[in-house]
Amino acid sequence: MRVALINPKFRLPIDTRTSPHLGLAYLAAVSQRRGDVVRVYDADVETDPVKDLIAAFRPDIVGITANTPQVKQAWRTALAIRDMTDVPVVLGGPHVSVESENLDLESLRQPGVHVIVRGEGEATWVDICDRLDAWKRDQEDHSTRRLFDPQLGFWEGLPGISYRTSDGQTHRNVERPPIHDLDSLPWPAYDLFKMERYTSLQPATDAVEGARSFSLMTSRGCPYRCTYCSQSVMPVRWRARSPEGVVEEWKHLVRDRGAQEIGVLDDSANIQVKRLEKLCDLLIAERLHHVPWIFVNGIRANIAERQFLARLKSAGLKRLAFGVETGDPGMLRSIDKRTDLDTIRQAFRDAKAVGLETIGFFIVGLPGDSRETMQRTIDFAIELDPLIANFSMMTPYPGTKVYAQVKREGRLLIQDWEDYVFFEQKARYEMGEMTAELVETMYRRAYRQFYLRPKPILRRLSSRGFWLNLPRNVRIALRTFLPKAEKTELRRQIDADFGAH
Ligand code: B12
Ligand code: SF4
Repeated sequence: MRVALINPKFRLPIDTRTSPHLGLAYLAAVSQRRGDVVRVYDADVETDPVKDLIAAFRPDIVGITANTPQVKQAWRTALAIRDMTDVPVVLGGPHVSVESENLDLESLRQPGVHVIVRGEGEATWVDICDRLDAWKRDQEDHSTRRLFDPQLGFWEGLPGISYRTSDGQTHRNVERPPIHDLDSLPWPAYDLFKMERYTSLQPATDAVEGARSFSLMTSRGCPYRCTYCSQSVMPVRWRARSPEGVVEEWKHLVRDRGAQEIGVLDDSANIQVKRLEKLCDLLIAERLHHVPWIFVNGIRANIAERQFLARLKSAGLKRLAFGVETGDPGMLRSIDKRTDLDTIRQAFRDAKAVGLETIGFFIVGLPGDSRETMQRTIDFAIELDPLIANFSMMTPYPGTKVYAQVKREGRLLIQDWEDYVFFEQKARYEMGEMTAELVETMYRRAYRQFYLRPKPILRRLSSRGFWLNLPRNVRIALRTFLPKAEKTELRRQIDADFGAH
């Protein structure tokens, strides 16, 4: 079969990295293993419109991915495809996986969207493609109308999907259990991506723009349930690949693909310390530790002993992040972070002591935050003094506990999924005494107070990476400290690509 996989365009209001979409890379890999001819269209780096790909490639099935701010663009893409050709369009990704808010059904109401895949996608995608392939071989009439004819019952009993039959009815099939053996998955199909067009990992090495970067995941899921986190797409049960399996992929990325830096994307990589220690030993044994790697997302501060961190460092880890979120002990409890300020302090101390660069993630405007608690967060960030402090504005993603709380007790200030980004300098909701004005003031203050201190300024000026990337860094500084009307540009581009729908 001919399979097209699409990552729709979405420009963030910040200068962030672009990297191949790992979810699509996995789906592409399982399709390749099935023997399909696969094309990936990643709007982050493509210059031609998606319509050109569809017209030239004539796929038998199209898969589109979407997180919350991307979902409307996914709908526009589905509509544009429907206007061109008769092909089943499947939507997957974090946004449509949120059953509690019926977001699968919302997307099924959009013209051109036929099927939703909820949660982890590989097994469901293969199941869909197997059925479609077999059906196409036996049939004369390949129209989507026929495929979604309720009499046909084509989609019945296929776990993990929601779909709309041609009589307009929507159906939600049972959940698909998470993939038990992650080692059974093929490696992400990077050969289908235009790798030379992606950026580095916000820089893990000094060769910022030029570095060949690859991402990998050593585990999936997270056993924690922090109240603000969109964990809906990944199962509660944390599952890990074997260190041996991970190191084989690592070797392939470095030796065959020339990786110069590697970003580990796990949500909670350090749930099992022994597994990572074994991975470190293997990286050293295979002489892969000269290629720097970073933990892109926060690892758990409560499972980060100094010796363990030293082992990671000796295996090539350059930088790691901790999700700190708040500097107020009461707020930390209220978001169910399951750690405390002293543990976080110690983790930063230990990481720095073994020579690791640190990133701290902080949130401004959590439910219950006040001027005082937000100031405590800023003060804590200054005390911890990571190389990078990343403050984000609390954005209540659908499906999270915070979302339910805001709907119950507060007032959402955004109606449009495209506004669900958290670096726009705009408060996303108000609750009690926490007004938008207060949160926006504290957000700006956080960046000012943290970065406009002599230490971070000197640190930046003395780093080679800063001078190598001067224009980019100036852009980031301007965007951080000045308000920006980036949205207009996004909408202009969308209208140009699709026409205003
Ligand atoms: C890496 C990453 C990024 C990178 C993206 C790089 C890239 N090109 O992918 C960057 C830093 C740019 C980024 C930005 C943002 N991100 Co982000 N990101 C992640 C992260 C950590 C890993 C993504 C990943 O690779 N996952 C692993 C793969 C295997 O999973 P997956 O992509 O979800 O795909 C699987 C399933 O979803 C499903 N699936 C997905 N698509 C499709 C399509 C079809 C057809 C099918 C059948 C199945 C399917 O099958 C896949 C395989 O199992 C996730 C957390 C996470 N654990 O997923 C957050 C996450 C996706 N990001 C999130 C958010 C909020 C954002 C931002 C909006 C943040 C912001 N700045 O405001 C932006 C939006 C950017 C944009 N362009 O849209 C949220 C999304 C929540 C939501 N409701 O949408 C997540 C879940 C984090 C969280 N826990 O809250 N992000
Ligand atoms: S914030 Fe981190 S630890 Fe908390 S639920 Fe999300 S991924 Fe897990």
